[in-house]
Amino acid sequence: MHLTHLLRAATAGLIAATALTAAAHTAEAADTLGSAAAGQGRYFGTAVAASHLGESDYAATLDREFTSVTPENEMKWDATEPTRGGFTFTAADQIVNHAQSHGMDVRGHTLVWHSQLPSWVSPLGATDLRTAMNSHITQLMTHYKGEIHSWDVVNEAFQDGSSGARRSSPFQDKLGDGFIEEAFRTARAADPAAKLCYNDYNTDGVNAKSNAVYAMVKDFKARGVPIDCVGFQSHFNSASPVPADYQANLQRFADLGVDVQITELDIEGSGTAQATSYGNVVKACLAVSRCTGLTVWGVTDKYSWRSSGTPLLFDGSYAKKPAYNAVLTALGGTGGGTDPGTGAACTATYSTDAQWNDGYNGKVTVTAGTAPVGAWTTTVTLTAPQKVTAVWNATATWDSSGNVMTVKPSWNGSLAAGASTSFGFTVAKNGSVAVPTVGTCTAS
Ligand code: G2I
Repeated sequence: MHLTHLLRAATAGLIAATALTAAAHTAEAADTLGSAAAGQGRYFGTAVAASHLGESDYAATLDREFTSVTPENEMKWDATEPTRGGFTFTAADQIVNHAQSHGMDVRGHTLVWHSQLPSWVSPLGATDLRTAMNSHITQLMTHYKGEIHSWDVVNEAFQDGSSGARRSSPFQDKLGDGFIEEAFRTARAADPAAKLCYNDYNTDGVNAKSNAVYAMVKDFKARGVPIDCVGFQSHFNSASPVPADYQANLQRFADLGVDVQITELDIEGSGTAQATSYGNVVKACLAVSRCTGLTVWGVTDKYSWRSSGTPLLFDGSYAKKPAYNAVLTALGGTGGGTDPGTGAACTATYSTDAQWNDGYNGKVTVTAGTAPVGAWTTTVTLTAPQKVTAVWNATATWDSSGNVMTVKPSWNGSLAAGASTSFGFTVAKNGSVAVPTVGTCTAS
């Protein structure tokens, strides 16, 4: 953990001054995202736009809650080198200075990307392009040497879909597959202290695209190409929900010997469903010891790149959403209220049991709180076109959409204080890899 975080955490009363070394795993009263994450040995970051820093509510929320910032656009190639060799760091410096003066670390985003390239780059021939790429990396990383904890060296270099192929870009088309390796080698030389990351989207679960990135990272590690981490952007919505194998996918990359980071998290939606998905993402990261931190892609819904999808933790008035509470609670913080998947008298938690090509068995464990429970009720929400084909150890009724089942006990309503029971159900995936969400558990 960065020293400034330790100091922040210490001044927040999180840890005793004599126990700094234990800070990473001390989870005492922590009532902000950053302090709660620090208690788990992680950073909690957000994307930031320099143009909003002058808005007092924006800055106050940023400064109170987060321990890492990623410039949303200000470090991209079009922003930093709009003309060849003409570097401008004004907006990016503004963010870095703000972060440093408030004890926050900075993620660098991004050095080599096919998008937001200034128009002078694409027409270059191979030799010139190679020189320009290496110069761009070196100039940026030198300007911020020692000030960036992790850099997205290469962003989004693989195609979507089943091919696992590289995406067409000036770099790919003119320099070939080796451009990624060259970018990482140049980056290591420029700032040896920065973690060097490959960053992409739709690689959050196990699929053809993540398999291709996995193969590249494995090859890099085998050949000693410098790579330290893989960023999982994690832009989710109903068409692209948090995958069932999210944690497993993070873990398989970590097992290659790289850190993993959640780099651009946002989840469209609202209320309990959004909160539960956010909580699940945080829990997945915490379950992977090499998942070193999470970044959400913006502070407030009103400035999100997907603002109509209200995908962030604070609404347009900077009020904390249920998703905020879910994240804080999942991080072990206090003040986030009860987990959205739980109630005061009983809690209900979901896990996936057996899985096969077109289906899986879900399991929900219901646990009584500190008092005995005579009967309980909870809900399980599926994402269409998934369908439940069987339920056991419970009785289920369905809402009009057919996606939400209300579940009550069959024989297993009565629970002693702290005791658990479980029910199960079989789901036909019908092509969707979505994970069910469990609603509040109420007891009588
Ligand atoms: O698209 C979401 C993210 C996917 N992964 C890479 C990220 O870098 C990317 O971020 C978004 C920013 O959140 C947007 O703010 O990247 C977009 C561009 O690809 C950004 O949008 C651009 C607009 O397209 C421009 O018109 C605008 O001038 O933001 C610029 C600055 O506000």
